[in-house]
Amino acid sequence: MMRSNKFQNNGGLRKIILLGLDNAGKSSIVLTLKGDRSLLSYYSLNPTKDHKITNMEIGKTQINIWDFGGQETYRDDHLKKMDEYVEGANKIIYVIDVQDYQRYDRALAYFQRALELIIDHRTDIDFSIFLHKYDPNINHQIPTIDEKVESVIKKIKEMIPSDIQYRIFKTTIHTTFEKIPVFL
Ligand SMILES: Nc1nc2c(ncn2[C@@H]2O[C@H](COP(=O)(O)OP(=O)(O)OP(=O)(O)O)[C@@H](O)[C@H]2O)c(=O)[nH]1
Ligand SMILES: [Mg+2]
Repeated sequence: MMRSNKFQNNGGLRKIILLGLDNAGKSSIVLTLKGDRSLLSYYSLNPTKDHKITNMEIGKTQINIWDFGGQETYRDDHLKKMDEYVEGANKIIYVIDVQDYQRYDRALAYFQRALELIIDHRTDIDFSIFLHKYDPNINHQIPTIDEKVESVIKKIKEMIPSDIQYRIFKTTIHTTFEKIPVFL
């Protein structure tokens, strides 16, 4: 996708912030973005400590992905420093595990807190919300998944002020890689 004005403004460098609860799939998404197809890399992922920065190139664009560990012990610290972290950032990707529907409310509450802090500092940043682990066979696994996901989408839409740019995607590590041009 050619959001070329944004690329040029930032010298072809994009800073992307990944947030969400623990186990949402953020670090797995980073692996797919890197084009890592090795199963071992996915199996050997551990919960991210604090945050991890990964640099990669997609086409001619340099991308710095800041992947924030979602375990409870880190969440408040991340929020406290959010004003520093969003400095220079182009995009926030908030990842929700759709299969973890018992924690939807917690995931949305963390999103709301992060959103408020971020837009206090920056209103020119845009958001992608990944409704993640929406796997190809999800409807068989969880027959009511689409109703559940629709209710989350409704709440997200109510939460985000109308002047903030955002898009919502259903993602899975099986197809994220192919969708790179859409969400970056
Ligand atoms: N079914 C399914 N599982 C996934 C998908 N993406 C990631 N996972 C699994 O979800 C688990 C957690 O993945 P991580 O990428 O480590 O999660 P994280 O959000 O980085 O977790 P923290 O670092 O603790 O914040 C792993 O077992 C992954 O294999 C997906 O699209 N579908
Ligand atoms: Mg992680």
